[in-house]
Amino acid sequence: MGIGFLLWTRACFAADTVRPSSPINIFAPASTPASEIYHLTLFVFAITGAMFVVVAGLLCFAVFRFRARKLYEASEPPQIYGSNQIELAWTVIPVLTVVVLFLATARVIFAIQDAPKPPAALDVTVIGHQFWWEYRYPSLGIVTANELHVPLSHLNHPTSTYLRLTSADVDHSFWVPQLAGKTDLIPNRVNEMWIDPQRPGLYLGQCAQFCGVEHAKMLLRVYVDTPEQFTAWVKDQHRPGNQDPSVAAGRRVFETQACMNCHTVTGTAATGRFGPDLTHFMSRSTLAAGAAVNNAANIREWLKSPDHFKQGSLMPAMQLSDQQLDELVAYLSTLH
Ligand code: HEC
Ligand SMILES: [Cu+2]
Repeated sequence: MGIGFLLWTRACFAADTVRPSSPINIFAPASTPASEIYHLTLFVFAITGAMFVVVAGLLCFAVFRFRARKLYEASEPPQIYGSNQIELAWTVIPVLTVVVLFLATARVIFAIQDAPKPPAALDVTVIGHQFWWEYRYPSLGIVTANELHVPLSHLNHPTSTYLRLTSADVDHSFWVPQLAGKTDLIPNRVNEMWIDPQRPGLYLGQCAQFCGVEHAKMLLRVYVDTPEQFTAWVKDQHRPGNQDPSVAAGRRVFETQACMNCHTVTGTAATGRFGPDLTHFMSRSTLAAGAAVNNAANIREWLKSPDHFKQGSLMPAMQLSDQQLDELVAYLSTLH
């Protein structure tokens, strides 16, 4: 058993997979919707916890107080049939409790849904794919994947981010618990949510709706940038794809193999939309929606056999030669 457990932990923490730098945590809210939900959670815990203590306490008391004292007690205890007071109490108290919990929940739902949109809000369209995330910033003309960058928001000068969520295939769910509750991404429908993160940093999440074999590796990474970081990131995203002549061989492989049918690199003939936009691939610290660290060795392994990191991902293994792999890695590594 001990060895089995060791093997299991080894498998979970294989060296080339990404370990989260911050845990996925619902108890450390960093944005208004998340903190509203957090306070509701505490309230519900307090009420249900108090009920548990009272009911379990009465049960223990009854078990102890009315236990059989002699091994063979001659008579049964007195039998009571029907009690209006007790029946009223166990009907009215639970009904009141449910009403209170319902009202408290409804208040939080409407407070989040009806919050006025601040004029400085940023719009981002999120499109769920099996098994990665596409992000489009219509007002900034940016298309990217898997790692979402949003600006920091101040309570008295909010620069919230409004997400419009939809799906290219099946249902997914966007869940970054430190920023907001879950919102589903459903084909042919647009759902909305907003976040106003108040602390810069990286926030982790996870697709929260089972969407296929690699659902577990459809990870979310949201970078909350200071205004300077965000401006710099936007500026970088506006540069066209790299045309460095030293990697022309790799670019040729990219444009002559099927890569360009599924991936976009702006400034080249590649305009595919089935897979992630690769124009600024190297600006991401992970590849394949958080499945592996983005470095040359892992990119090579990914191109050779995507199954190595994500069994069942929708990117095919392309049967490339060692030389083509090296050239492609050299080319992709210039896409900053
Ligand atoms: C049939 C469509 C298809 C073809 C052809 C294809 N890919 Fe992909 N690619 C995908 C999909 C889908 C993903 C996302 C996989 C995931 O994360 O689950 C992906 C992911 C990637 C990633 C990781 C992107 C990121 O942001 O994490 C790279 C790099 C990549 N592909 C490069 C290539 C190269 C180079 C080729 C050509 C040799 C190629 N792909 C061919 C569909 C394709
Ligand atoms: Cu999903």
